[in-house]
Amino acid sequence: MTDLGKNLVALAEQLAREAGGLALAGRKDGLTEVDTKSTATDMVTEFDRASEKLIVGGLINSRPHDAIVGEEGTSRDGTSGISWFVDPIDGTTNFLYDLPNWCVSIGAKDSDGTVCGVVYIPALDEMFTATRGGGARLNGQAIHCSSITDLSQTLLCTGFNYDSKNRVAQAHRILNYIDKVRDVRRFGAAAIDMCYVACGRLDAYYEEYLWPWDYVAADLIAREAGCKTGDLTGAPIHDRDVLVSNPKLFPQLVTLIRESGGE
Ligand code: LIP
Repeated sequence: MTDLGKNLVALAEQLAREAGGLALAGRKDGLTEVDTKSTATDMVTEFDRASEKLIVGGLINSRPHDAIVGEEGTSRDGTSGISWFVDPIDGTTNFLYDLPNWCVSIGAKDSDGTVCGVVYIPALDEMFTATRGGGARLNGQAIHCSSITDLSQTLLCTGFNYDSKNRVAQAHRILNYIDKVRDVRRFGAAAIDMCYVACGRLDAYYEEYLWPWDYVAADLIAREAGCKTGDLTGAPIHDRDVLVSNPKLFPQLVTLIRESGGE
């Protein structure tokens, strides 16, 4: 772990814990501001906004020359070469329904890729962290992905887009492969799903239509835990599609997803 990675992950961990604690405590008092974004089921609450405000304020205070992108509207240029990707609450629908499966995700990139990633699940007090070349940890303990190589033994996780037209195609794909895997899970927070693959609670995860703030931090955590990550064709992640699993399962999943279509 480089000194830069060590400093950045420590800052991200501190801010994720503070922001997650704010949202967890606030949720107990109920919600007063609930709005929609891209569709009538793409939600945002006062705590998504408050979490992003706390994290962005902390980043600017500690590292004023870094760039920052946040799900709830932050778009700040920088000159340091470090860019932060912030999902203040990933799993907002779960947060809205007072379900525990939501997290705070903070990742940092430089010109060589992702330097550090932090995913914090406040309801479970579980902190997933990674630095480039420094391994991945859950509450400080090293983690590693599963070693499953048989698709029929694979616990596969996915998610659905907010646009109902896309969801129908996504559901059809599952119909086409459901008999070929152990089972399917849908937990509702991409960053958590990817961290669950990293620590072996899932064998694989894929999803389309994500955003960098959903996956930058968890992608590094998964790779540092021995996973292979990419898009649904197997190419490196470059846009909105993500596939994560151990390296032996990965090509089988690329074929399964392609052959299961979505029509
Ligand atoms: C969510 C993702 C999840 C996906 C949801 C939503 P949000 O992000 O983490 O994997 O299935 O549709 O996009 O909106 O809660 O930050």
